[in-house]
Amino acid sequence: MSDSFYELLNRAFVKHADRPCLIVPDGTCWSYGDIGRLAGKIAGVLIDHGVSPGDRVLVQVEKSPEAVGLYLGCLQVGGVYVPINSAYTIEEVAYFVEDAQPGLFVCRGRDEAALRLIAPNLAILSLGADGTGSLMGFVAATEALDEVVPRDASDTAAILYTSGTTGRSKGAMLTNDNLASNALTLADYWGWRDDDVLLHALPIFHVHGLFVALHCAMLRGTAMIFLPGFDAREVIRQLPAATVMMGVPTFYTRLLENEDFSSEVCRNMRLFISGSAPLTEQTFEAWQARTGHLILERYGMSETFMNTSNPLDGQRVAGTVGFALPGIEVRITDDAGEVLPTGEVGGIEVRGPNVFKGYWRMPKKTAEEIREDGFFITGDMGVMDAEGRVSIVGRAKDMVISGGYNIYPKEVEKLIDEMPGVVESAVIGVPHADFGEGVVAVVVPQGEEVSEPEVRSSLEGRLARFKQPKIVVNVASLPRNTMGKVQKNALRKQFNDLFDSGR
Ligand code: MLC
Ligand code: AMP
Repeated sequence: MSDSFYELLNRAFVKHADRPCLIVPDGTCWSYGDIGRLAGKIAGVLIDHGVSPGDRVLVQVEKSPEAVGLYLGCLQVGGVYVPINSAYTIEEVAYFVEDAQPGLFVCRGRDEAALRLIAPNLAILSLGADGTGSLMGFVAATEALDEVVPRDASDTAAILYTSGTTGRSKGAMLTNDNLASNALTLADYWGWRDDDVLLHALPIFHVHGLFVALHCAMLRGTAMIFLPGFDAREVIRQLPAATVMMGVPTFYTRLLENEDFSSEVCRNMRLFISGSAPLTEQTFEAWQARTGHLILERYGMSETFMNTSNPLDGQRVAGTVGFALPGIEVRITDDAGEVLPTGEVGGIEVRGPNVFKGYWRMPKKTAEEIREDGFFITGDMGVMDAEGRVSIVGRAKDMVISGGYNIYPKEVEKLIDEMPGVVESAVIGVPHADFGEGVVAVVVPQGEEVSEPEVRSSLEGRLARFKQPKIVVNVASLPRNTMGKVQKNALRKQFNDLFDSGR
């Protein structure tokens, strides 16, 4: 018996073939049978294009039912699905092509020509009908593959790139067992029901939208209202037909800002889930006051899927991320890895079937971050109370989370430092009402001040827009400690109110 995660999904597709799976805004509905068939056909196309088990399929496409079919088809043939953010520039994509060494790249038609220039020998298909090698064009003429290519539980099913503190992205290898164990646990823990309707407005190149949301729904054969992205008005229009929503905190703050958003809109909702970034107590309380619902906050990451969650039935406490999920161990340690007494702040470490098997082609990095006893060092700082409830209090890693996207300062600083007229820079995240944290570049100029437009134009085309500084400030020098390290805490404190100060 194969341990391919797709076996599990496929069973649900067959069992629930007549039920709606993806409902898109124009009302088109893909049933589970349709989605299974689409996956089978795409699996056939992938095989025809030389994809063998273990081959990486690098994907940069817009969100669509076809993109879901591509993910599933890739699982079915035992390929390794490697999705990347649709906002990445060609220069950023070149790194992933180089590092992932894909057997096939599936892109948007508009990017095909540029990709052929940076990777002339790479097999490339465009997902839609707008490229020269259109995957959906091949689908029309391809027999669906019926079988699921056998895989072992420990075989890699997907690689998710997560930026590194050195500025070089690391590919987290996620196995069939990682996918299956977390999906089954979450569907159970959150009481997923056959008649749930999930409002899906997240992107599908990250853990949250791709795995957590899709898998819970698909395992139970429940319907999804499948939106191309988050638009508060559209979400408000669709919410009355939904029972569950997953989102990053920005979804919740943006909905609260909207006057049309009321408890009436949420009349059929049973569960709002938040994660990927800290949900403030203020948002939690405002949400309760407006809708009567307590948002359920959970905590996870690319390397581990979901680790902890507030309970479905017990008390959901604002500002906490709840308890270790069943089968998963969480501990709080000091720098040496010694477990700290209850109530003390330390590094959060995680062990369980959810923990990835390592970083792609980075054994040294893997050994640094997974301890010999199997605990993964998350880089998040937290505290656990006597009942086992975890709160995240900070990050040991130098990272900004903006609207649920991670931005690694080093990557931005490197490019700013290359600008003429810049001595050095420090990139930090400070409170931002919409994105939680907003990116700020603190620049030391050589002579004249370096302006925001100058920084923007030098980053244009090189760095995704969401990573670019929203504000640039000039300073005479950066604060350093006695070891010469830039004191980012001091900068964060100094510029804490930058986005609130009317700029
Ligand atoms: C967009 N922009 C952002 C941004 N998103 N800037 C900073 N942070 C962000 N998150 C910028 C764009 O570059 C653009 O800038 C401008 O904002 C408008 O772009 P947009 O595309 O219209 O933005 P919008 O649709 O409003 O997107 C905002 C958002 C989106 C919050 C809806 O960012 C989003 O869907 N975030 C979810 C991320 C997510 O899924 N995270 C899960 C990671 S998994 P300009 O300059 O071009 O005008 C994970 C593990 C776990 O963390 O536990 O789940
Ligand atoms: P990623 O690498 O994109 O998977 O992002 C994972 C990181 O998001 C974690 O290491 C945390 O820092 C952060 N994160 C996820 N969920 C939460 C949460 N509920 N509260 C605070 N931070 C979170």
